[in-house]
Order: sequence, then structure tokens, then C-alpha cells
Amino acid sequence: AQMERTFIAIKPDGVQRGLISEIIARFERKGFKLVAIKLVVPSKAFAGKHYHDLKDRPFFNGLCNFLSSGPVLAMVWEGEGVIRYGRKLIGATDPSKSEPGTIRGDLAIVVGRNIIHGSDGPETAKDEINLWFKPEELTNYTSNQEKWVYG
Ligand code: DAT
Ligand code: MG
Repeated sequence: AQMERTFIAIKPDGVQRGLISEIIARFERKGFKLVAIKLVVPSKAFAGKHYHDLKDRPFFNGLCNFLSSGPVLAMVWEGEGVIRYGRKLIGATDPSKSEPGTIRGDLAIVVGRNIIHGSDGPETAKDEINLWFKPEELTNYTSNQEKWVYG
């Protein structure tokens, strides 16, 4: 299998709404492997680093205030195609346009409270994993399911 890793975060709204287990279950049942997880309250400056590519957008300040407003569940998930397919599980950025069956489509209504983040490509996945996690926080293990998930 062509393994890759992506950064997934449940934002403060998803945590406060009690959606952690619901969201983790979707990645877990798919067959992806959890390799790192922690609950953190990021500073506003840290939120700004995470969203640095959006710094010129009018919603940037509000977005950083929001991300730093409470606990965020930061995770790294591994699997074949997990970066791209993780985005598919999450759904479109604006939940009013996300398909039913996706996380945002099923569980959120407005773009400013869309409950989850996922890296949008291999480069951002690498950068975001390095921003949120120290190397020693990333586990390396063989999932017992692997031979059944991938054959
Ligand atoms: P995504 O989270 O789907 O990768 P993005 O990277 O374009 O989307 O934007 C990051 C976050 O910024 C997004 O999850 C919610 C917020 N956001 C995006 N567009 C917005 C808008 N037009 N108004 C308010 N918030 C917005
Ligand atoms: Mg993005």
C-alpha cells in the first residue's frame, strides 16, 4: 500500500458539540489508522500559523479567534490516499454545499462553524503535521487490520 499521512483537526465547535467520537468513528471505520492524537487549546498566534495561507482574507482574524477559542482535537491519520479521501469524508468547505453523507454535510450548517479541518494536499499535510506535532508524538505501529483492509 502507498501509505501517506494527513493532519485532521476537530475545531472547538466540533469538540463542544460532542462530535469527537462521531468524527473519529468515520475515519476509523473506513480503515484509516490513527497515528497521533491530542487535545490542545492553540494560541491565536499559532492559529495564524496554521491558517497562514489565508492571512489576506477578510475572515482571517475571526477564523484565528475561533480556532483559539477552546480545545481542538489534533490528529494524524494514515492510509492509502488518506489526504484526498479524508477531504472527501469531510465534505465541501461550506456545509450548505457539502453533500449529505459527509461530515460537514451531516453535522454542520455554516462555513464559519464547519467543525473539522483536513490538509488539502501532500505539502500542507507535511507542514501541518510538523506544526502541530513533535516527531516523538507520531507513533509507528502495524495495525492488525492492515492485511484485511488492503489485502
Ligand atoms: P477548508 O477548511 O475546507 O480547507 P479553506 O482552507 O478555504 O477551507 O478555509 C479554512 C477555513 O476558513 C474554513 O474551514 C472555514 C473558514 N472560511 C473559509 N471561507 C470562509 C468564508 N467565506 N467566510 C468565513 N469563513 C471562511
Ligand atoms: Mg484549507
